[in-house]
Amino acid sequence: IVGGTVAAVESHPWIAAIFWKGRQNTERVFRCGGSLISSCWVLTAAHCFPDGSKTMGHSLFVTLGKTAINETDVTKEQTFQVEEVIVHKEFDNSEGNFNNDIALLKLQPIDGQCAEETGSVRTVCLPAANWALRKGTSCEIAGYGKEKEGLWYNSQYLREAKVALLARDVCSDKEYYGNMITENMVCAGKPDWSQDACKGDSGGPMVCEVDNRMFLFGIVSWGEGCSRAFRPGVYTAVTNYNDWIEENTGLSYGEP
Ligand code: 4AZ
Repeated sequence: IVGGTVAAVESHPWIAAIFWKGRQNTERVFRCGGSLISSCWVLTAAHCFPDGSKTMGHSLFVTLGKTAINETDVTKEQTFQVEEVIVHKEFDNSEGNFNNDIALLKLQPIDGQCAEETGSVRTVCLPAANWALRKGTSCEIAGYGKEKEGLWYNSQYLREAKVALLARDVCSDKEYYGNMITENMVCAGKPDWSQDACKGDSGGPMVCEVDNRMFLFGIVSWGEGCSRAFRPGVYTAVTNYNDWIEENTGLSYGEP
């Protein structure tokens, strides 16, 4: 996150930190952000898994309730192994624009139980398919990614920032991203380009408030650099995937 502030995990209790571990090494390496959408399911970006649903000997872990990436707070955190990775079959980066950048992780229950709701862990609401927000709507992003483009290290702490939704025709303008933007993407940024998602925030949430509740409208997907003028953050448009999420998780969700 560029231009944001350190955040309490209690303000983003659905945030998931995704780690992977190779066959040989014991170290868990931070991979991506995600969002808890039900007790056993995390929604994230497809491009976090370059080998698709095959994890090629890597084991994946999800930690919920995490404030600091390199410290463990046993009083707040819940960690699960990932039982299944479902990458969208039409995920496509052949045009360099991560179309259909969405994936689901199924958490492996411990003693029959996945995530338990606490002050630092809870699910985020999913918006209905027909919900469209006006351009300029203020939304918030959170993640453990870089604080500046070009840094070699991620943020040590969870950070948050505010971004405003851009109209699709603006984002598709040739001054912006032109024809890279598909119907499956939504762009957001600050009018002064001071706040943005950055490398390492991928897969994490962009939530927008509707009637005093936070809904997951976007998944951090891509952008040219971070906080560059006319290069807003590009997010997977979650409302295009309600059927896909229902089909793959068996969850159903309607009006709140
Ligand atoms: C990345 O490389 C990335 N400014 C994520 C988000 C943005 C740029 C790059 C948006 O994961």
